[in-house]
Amino acid sequence: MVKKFTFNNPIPTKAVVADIKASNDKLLYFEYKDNSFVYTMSDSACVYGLGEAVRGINKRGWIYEGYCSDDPNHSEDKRSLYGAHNFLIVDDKSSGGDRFGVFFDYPARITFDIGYTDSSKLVVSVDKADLDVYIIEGETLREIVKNFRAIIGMSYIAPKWAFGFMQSRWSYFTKDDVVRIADSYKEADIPLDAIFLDIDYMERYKDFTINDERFPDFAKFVSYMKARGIRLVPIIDAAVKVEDGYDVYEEGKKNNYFCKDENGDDYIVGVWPGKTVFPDFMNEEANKWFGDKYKFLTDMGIEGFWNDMNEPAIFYSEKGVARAFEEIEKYKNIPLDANTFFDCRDVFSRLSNSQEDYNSFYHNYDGKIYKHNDIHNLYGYFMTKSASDAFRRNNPEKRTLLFSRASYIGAHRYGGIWTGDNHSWWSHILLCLKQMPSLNMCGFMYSGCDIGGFNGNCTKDLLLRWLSLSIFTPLMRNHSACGTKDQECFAFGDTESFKNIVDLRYRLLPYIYSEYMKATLSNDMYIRPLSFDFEDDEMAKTVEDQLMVGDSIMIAPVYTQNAKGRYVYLPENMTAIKLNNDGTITESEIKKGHHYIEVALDEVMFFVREGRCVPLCNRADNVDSIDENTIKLYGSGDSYELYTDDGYTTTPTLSNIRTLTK
Ligand code: MIG
Repeated sequence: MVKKFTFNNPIPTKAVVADIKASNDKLLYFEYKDNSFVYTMSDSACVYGLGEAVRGINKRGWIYEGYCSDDPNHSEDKRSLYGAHNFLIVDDKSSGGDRFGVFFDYPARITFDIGYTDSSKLVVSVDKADLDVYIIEGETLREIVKNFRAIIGMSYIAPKWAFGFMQSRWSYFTKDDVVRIADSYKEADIPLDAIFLDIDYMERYKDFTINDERFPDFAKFVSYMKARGIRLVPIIDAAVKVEDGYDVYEEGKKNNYFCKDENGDDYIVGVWPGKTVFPDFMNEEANKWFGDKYKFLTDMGIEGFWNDMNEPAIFYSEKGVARAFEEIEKYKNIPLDANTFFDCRDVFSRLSNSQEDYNSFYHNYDGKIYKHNDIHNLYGYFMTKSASDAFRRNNPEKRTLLFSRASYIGAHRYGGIWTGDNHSWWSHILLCLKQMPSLNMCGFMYSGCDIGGFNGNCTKDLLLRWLSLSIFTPLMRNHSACGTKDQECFAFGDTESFKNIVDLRYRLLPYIYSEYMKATLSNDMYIRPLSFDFEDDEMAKTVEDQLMVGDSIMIAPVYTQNAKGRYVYLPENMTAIKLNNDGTITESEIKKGHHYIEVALDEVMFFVREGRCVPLCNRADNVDSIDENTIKLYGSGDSYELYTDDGYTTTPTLSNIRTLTK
């Protein structure tokens, strides 16, 4: 089912945990030549995968790169975002062609030209062919994913409270700001499980510090908020501030835990705290050391974190700035024309996330020295591993919430991801929808996007429609950039509509958690393209704006402004479940085929598969207070297999399933 083909001397990525011997056979499906792997696609073949990327669920027709990139513009012309997820599925089975999965395990930049240069060619290229290629077969698309997931190891499981609705912003500056957010949600009677702390909770952006003026008595504050049913989730950035007397810096420096330049000195870059250094997460000792630092916060009652800037993002390096000042000199004495002016202007803007920097620092990985760029895609992954290993070591009896911005396949065992700095654009509702199933294929189960959009200003209708999609994603967090218009659910006056939709998340929570757990524990997908459930349905293959969520639900969210509804394709007869704006639920049977459905801004409609059920319970103020005894089953089936557990056990098993009947 899985065959491994080794080319030259791969750098170990630890993405694959199964022990698979390299095959001596000729590589399957692809022709290999000059650092390129070429597969010839028939006209009908679909290509799935690549996890976090722009464009369609079917990736055909564009060129992508596996290269972790800090890019705040997720426009269609981009080739890479924060994650490098080098797994693809080619599907041409219904036309009698091939069907297989392929994983290119390669930690540096890799290019996937999927019918972009030549519409019939899938060309995967690397700079230097030191890599393992895994070919994964299976009867069905879902089975290919399962077989792949079986070799990369079980995905991270989040605590149950982290399936609640969470509110974030860059930044809630003070303790009072946080309390005001909690109060406003309470007043609007909208459930909430967590509030996020962005970089300003720290003292001058120093990891593992608290600004005592703005957050006095932090431990007490954490427990006060927890008593109110709300967890606080602080951010941790990758780079560590250079500052004498700052313990994290001093310890790391003394023990050579930071990345080095070519002379063996600490490589100094500029990120939020100003002068910073990068912990060498590739170095096992440094990895453990940094992970143990989270204890500073877990000891104060913190139960979740988000890791940021770990592509790693670099605003500038000291060396880059020095070079830029030298370069700018030469423009001083020449008459500027259009070309030279733009060159001159770009001298400084080119400093951020530059290839030059990524080529100028080094890691000590398993005792060997590697240039950063050769293992670039592992950095965020190993930062996630660092925290996760520490939580398992220091707090083995409970799950800790953890998700990261940068990732590589392998990181899925240690944490979830969020999809980074999207925009408050209608098209980004759809982008999120398309990213979710692709992420599941690559093992990232606990994931979601910034609801309402990170950059730019959100409007009431955008947020309502966005929530109507995101009530189905495991990670459900509203987050926004500094300087943008407020976009909390109470920020637009009328809170009733928001309450109705967020309440539905909590009514669906037993289902969402149950389906997420069942999928995760069996290496399956929680959220899928329609074609994964209806393989023989040619129409289903073309649907790029509907998804299957768990085994019973199909969703078809509205994602255009001023729309009263949308067209939906039903691959079989289904029960439409409508959440009305007074909180009541209406069921109606809809026949297979195309339909126009009307859904007002303050309503949600989803579909239940023929013969299946969805459990809905009463709304609750937060996850901990959900009462499963209030569950009622909806849909045309008569039973539902509910997975349930205490929400934090680190040894969950499928034996926690019980059958509910109507
Ligand atoms: O340079 O911490 O993607 O979620 O709010 C920006 C501030 C740094 C980027 C993250 C975003 C976060 C922001 N961070």
